[in-house]
Amino acid sequence: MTSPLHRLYSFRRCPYAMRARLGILFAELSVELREITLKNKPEQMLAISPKGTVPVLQLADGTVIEESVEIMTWALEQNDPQGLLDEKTSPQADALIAQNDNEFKHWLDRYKYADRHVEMTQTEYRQRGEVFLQRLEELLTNNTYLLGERITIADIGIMPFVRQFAHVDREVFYSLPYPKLQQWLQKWLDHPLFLQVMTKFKPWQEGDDVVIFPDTQ
Ligand SMILES: N[C@@H](CCC(=O)N[C@@H](CS)C(=O)NCC(=O)O)C(=O)O
Repeated sequence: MTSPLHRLYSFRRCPYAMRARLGILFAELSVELREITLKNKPEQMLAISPKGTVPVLQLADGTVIEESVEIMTWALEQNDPQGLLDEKTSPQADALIAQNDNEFKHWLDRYKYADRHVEMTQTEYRQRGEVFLQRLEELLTNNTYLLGERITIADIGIMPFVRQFAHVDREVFYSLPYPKLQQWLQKWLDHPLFLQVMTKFKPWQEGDDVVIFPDTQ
């Protein structure tokens, strides 16, 4: 008999959900995936996680993990063949992810939706966000990845947000003086596991066949 799968509620374009899916792929796990739409969240998801954000991981034993950083960490604690959870770099990784989530994301949202935040211009929002990009550029000056020569949880935790920033206006992003960051992002966009993370799934509905992520067919 096969053991029941862990179940991930996810949304393809959400950067938090992307980092959770990256964590699952780097951990070489597979989960049941329920793609959702933010406008029509399934009641089954809200019943286990009333705060209503994705990603949400429901473990086979019923435990619910409803923060993306915790989902990445949990996945890599199960299996971490590439050593993303490196003890030596983990305080730095935590600090960088916190800066991403608490500070960079704030400016990213305003840069992306500047028309909804008229207090500052879009260029000013972009420049506030660039403070974090400058920090990443400095880190990448001597290293291939953010915290050294190996991928760490910081790379997979931050990459989806830098991607979103770049995609607000690619021409502008690639004209900024961050060559190392641009190369790092490009490498991620071409990474086979990132391509797998972006697989499209139809929104889940009650009664659908179980969808397995990653889709290995
Ligand atoms: N702190 C949460 C944030 C997750 C989050 O905000 N996800 C967004 C989508 S990218 C969401 O679900 N928003 C709810 C909504 O828009 O209704 C985490 O890290 O998992």
